[in-house]
Amino acid sequence: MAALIISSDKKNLYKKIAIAVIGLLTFYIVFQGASVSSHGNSVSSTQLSAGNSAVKNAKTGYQYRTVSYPKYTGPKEKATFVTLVRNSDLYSLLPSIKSVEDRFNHKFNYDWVFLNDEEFTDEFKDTVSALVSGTSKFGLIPKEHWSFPSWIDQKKAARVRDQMREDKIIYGDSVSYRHMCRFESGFFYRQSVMDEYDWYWRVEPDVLLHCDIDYDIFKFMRENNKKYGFAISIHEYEATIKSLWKTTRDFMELHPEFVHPNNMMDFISDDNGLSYNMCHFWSNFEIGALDLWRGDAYSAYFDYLDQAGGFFYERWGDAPVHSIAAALFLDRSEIHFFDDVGYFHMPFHSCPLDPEVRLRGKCDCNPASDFTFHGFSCTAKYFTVNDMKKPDGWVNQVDAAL
Ligand SMILES: Nc1nc2c(ncn2[C@@H]2O[C@H](COP(=O)(O)OP(=O)(O)OP(=O)(O)O)[C@@H](O)[C@H]2O)c(=O)[nH]1
Ligand SMILES: [Mg+2]
Repeated sequence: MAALIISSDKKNLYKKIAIAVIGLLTFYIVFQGASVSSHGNSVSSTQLSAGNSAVKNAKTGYQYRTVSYPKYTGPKEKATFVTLVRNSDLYSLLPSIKSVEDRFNHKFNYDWVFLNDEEFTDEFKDTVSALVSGTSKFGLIPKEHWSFPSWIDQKKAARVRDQMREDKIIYGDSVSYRHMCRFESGFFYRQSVMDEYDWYWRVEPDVLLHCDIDYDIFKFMRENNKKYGFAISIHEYEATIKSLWKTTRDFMELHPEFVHPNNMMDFISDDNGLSYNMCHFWSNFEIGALDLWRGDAYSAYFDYLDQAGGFFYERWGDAPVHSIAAALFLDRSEIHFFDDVGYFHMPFHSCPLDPEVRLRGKCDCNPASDFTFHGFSCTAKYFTVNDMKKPDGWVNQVDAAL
């Protein structure tokens, strides 16, 4: 009987120990071990308390602890979004930022650089900063990057604008549009606020991403040796770049050493370089390596174009200028078509035709609206010259209504 009583006591003791151990383990798992996995890098929940602070009610003296949210702390590239924008564009820019954040950046928290030829207002700075998950930075463009260079004949430039107005060429009479094109061609990557970065993604007002991007796109660029990425390509209006190809050919003659032996001339010319076929990557979306623009080849090319004056005597766009340079100075394998991001800039959509890609990316676009293989696009040519397989159904898009 006595033996039985001792055994019952022991049982109770073991029970209590077991309950205590289970309790401790549960506490540990819930409050210490839990982690939020974010692309292979775990963010410990203990970080949640890192920025906590208390608010105190002035009347009652009670304190209430506020919360802070964990940021992705894994390895990142030296990369930033970059947007040239006016204060007056604020409310057409916000949906662009929100879309890029929701589809991509809230997972990675890359910085965002905003550039303007005028000071940004507090309203602008406060509002965009609230939407960007990384750090927002603001750069004021120096006058010499947003004005007529000394060698430009102002009267001649004004006459061109008058003529282009008469000819109804889009933005043909605009001075600011020309400063914008020259700036995006030769100066955005030289702003001091861009110095710390190696990679950029250009974003404009009124654009949208249609698909989720669950991988670090900048890391993708670096690991695959890509230097320039595009979503949409298109033909340029010839009237805006009448002498751009002649000037480019003169440059190539002066500097044959800059033309890459494995270039993509066959994307921009149908006659082996004799003439330009107007194909260019639509530069309102660009993901690229800044060293492409900072390097010797492009620096010399931009200076040559700038001296020729075509940004003002014609209306050279940054899209053909960037595209010609990428096609000539890069190894063709360094240029990448993003077929999975789904992108919209008025009036064209890039929408993956492959249903698997669309579903994986939770894309919200209609593939029937995809511009990629439309006759006015150049992306079918990009596939052809690089021997890439076009997705099923691409032929149906060639004559699709825009
Ligand atoms: N700070 C500043 N930004 C500008 C100015 N003009 C254009 N931008 C910006 O430069 C980029 C390109 O300008 P857009 O007007 O979109 O040019 P676009 O894409 O060729 O033309 P759209 O088809 O009308 O969009 C956008 O991010 C604009 O916000 C300007 O005068 N000042
Ligand atoms: Mg635009």
